[in-house]
Amino acid sequence: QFATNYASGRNGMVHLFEWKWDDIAAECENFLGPYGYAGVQVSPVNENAVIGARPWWERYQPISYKLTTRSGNEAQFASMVSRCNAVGVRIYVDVVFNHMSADGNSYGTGGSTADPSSKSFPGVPFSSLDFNPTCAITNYNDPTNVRNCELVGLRDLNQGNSWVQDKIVDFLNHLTNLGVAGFRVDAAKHMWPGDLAVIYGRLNNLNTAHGFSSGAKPYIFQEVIDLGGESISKSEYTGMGAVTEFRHSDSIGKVFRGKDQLRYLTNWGTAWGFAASDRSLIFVDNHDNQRGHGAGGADVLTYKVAKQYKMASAFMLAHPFGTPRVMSSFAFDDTDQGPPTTDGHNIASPVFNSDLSCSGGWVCEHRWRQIYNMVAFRNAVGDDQVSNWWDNGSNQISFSRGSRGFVAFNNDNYDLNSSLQTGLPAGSYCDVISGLKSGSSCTGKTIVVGSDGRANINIASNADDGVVAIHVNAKL
Ligand code: QV4
Ligand code: CA
Repeated sequence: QFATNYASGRNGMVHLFEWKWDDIAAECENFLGPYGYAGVQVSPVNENAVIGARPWWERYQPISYKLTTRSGNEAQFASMVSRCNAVGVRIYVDVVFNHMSADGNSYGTGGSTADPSSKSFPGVPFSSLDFNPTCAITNYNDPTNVRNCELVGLRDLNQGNSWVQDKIVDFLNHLTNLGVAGFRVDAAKHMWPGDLAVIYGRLNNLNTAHGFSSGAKPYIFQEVIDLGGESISKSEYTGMGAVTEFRHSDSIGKVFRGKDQLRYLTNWGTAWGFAASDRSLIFVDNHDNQRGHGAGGADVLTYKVAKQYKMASAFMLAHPFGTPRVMSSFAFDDTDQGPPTTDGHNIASPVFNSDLSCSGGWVCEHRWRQIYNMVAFRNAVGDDQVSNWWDNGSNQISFSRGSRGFVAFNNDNYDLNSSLQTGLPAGSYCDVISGLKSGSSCTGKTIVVGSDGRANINIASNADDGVVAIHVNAKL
């Protein structure tokens, strides 16, 4: 359950955080498909508790497994999955089954009611027999406390209970039947690996009517925050699926904030303490740590630090390590604030500008040229490995992906101005960071590769982006 199930020639998924299903369907057709994205992680699909000012995190408080949320209903969800699959873009659902809602949060987005104080969730149904005894998570060095007690008061399901297993398996298999390609398993660290193995073992193969090969299994990436120093390790989970590699987020943030040198990126991968490449779902930031939730930290880069964010994202997408996920945010100041709405409740659709960017409260990092063009770079270089590594001994680096792509970064406070080996065939190439190839011209910098494969690379220390990238599909 490590294979991503991406359509061939595509790579890179985007988390369209809090988007509505109809908007995602249109985005697959209008943007993600044409620009080469391989998949979308969607916000939780199942009914959640309606909470006061409609914080984003209400979606992590399940009331039932009915598929009605602020993003849309089951018919809209099913239609989105079909429309995205039809254009080669796979859907991955954020599934929340460690727990149900916390005390006081008893009315659901699908009209179901619950009584969390007595652990009664008739919409499933679950009763108090299906939950662990009430206790609070207080000690991350005690696996039993972490897995059998309540995360911030969220009623903790017992995944060892066969009725609970049945309901979870039914929920996941229903989604698979609708055509999804895999799951992000929320709060996996808070569930016993043995219980998860039983649940995963009962999952149906992907639905061949949606273009999946027969026998394909859902891609599973488990949310296990392991930065070291706790008793639960990601290695307890990597035998069953991938894990969200938070060390990648932490390390890449430190590097591009200048707290670590770019030259050290030469051995980027497991040498940095990351899980194996095919077990690592990697990202610069996620919906929690961009706002200080979960393993938040001051070093996490977000859209608010745009230059460094674009450089880190370009590096993540240029480097072969891991399965990258691009974050697509709504703008926020308050860390509890929910997505843009039309009336305080209904989610507003993004507004698209002529330069492809978004407005209406949506950031749409996935529509930033420097990011979507690096998804195209990743698709262009395929499996070619890192070669022609160069660094200046501090924060200027470059490397090629075989003879198909070349990228250079300058995070020093002086200019990069060097003749570098690109590994590419001779010719003129469009730098896809500063511009777009349009016919035989480039709207940004043109980089000329000589017959010896070398090119003069200039990146001023005060450049907008601090990175240049060329690849075989951007040859002029
Ligand atoms: C409050 C008090 C508690 C009290 C409780 C009693 O703080 O002390 O026990 O009331 O009723 C929200 C509020 C939180 C509130 C809780 C219950 O922020 O203050 O507790 O609801 O009503 C998201 C948010 C949480 C949010 C939760 C549920 O981040 O703030 O809690 O949704 O709405 C660890 C885990 C990791 C987790 C990470 C955040 O190991 O698994 O913390 N990450 C995932 C998701 C994340 C989500 C959850 C797990 C829970 O990525 O988005 O939490 O599903 O690192
Ligand atoms: Ca638990």
